[in-house]
Amino acid sequence: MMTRRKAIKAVALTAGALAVAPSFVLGAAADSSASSSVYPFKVPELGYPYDALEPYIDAQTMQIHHDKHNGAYVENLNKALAQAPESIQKMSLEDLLLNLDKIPENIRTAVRNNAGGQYNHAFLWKILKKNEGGQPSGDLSQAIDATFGGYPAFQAKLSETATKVFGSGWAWLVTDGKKLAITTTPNQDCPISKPGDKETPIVGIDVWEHAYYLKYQNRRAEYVKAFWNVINWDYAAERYSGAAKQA
Ligand code: MN3
Repeated sequence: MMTRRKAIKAVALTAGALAVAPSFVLGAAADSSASSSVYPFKVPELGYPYDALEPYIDAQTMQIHHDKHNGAYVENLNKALAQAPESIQKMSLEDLLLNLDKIPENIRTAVRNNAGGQYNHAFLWKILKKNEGGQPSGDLSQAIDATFGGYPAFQAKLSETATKVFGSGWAWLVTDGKKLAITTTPNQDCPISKPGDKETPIVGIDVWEHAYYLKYQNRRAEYVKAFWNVINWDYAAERYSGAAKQA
């Protein structure tokens, strides 16, 4: 039986099919606005003021992170794709990341790093919202309880994972549409690019120093602790139910 991921690749490789993003064929992903966008890419709207996450994440960090870091990923992604064949230029952000092995070798690393940077940050801006101590609810809450033995145990495990990422990278709560899992990626690698069933991010903690250094300096564990106050659980629940529908 074809896995869904292989089916996506098969569609993507059919001559002429590249112009139609498989994510459209299969039904729009929950965050289709960012992941289905195409070259030339733009920095996604933050959607709230830079100081909206104070005091947990400071305004200056948000401004530099969004405008400069996300801005550089977009600039470098567009620069790499400018020299790519039209068939590659027409691929959505998600399709680029699902088909890195099909990207010409001379731009593959640039696409992996910068398309990953764009996807991860477009997701990050949406998963951030001051939650006033709120917690997940509904199906997502039940799945967290069933998988990790309750919210505190889940928090402890994701926090520990995020704190221990060596160097720059991300800690994630992901789903393949059925199960939840905690995982990490180095650099700007995106969970959806991993081999096997597609892992959709539900929560992501950016542990690059640029995400916290101005306020927390070397104290990553303190930043990770504060991060629990700025998770948009409504958006996480949307991602979870969207992934379950596609699986
Ligand atoms: Mn970042």
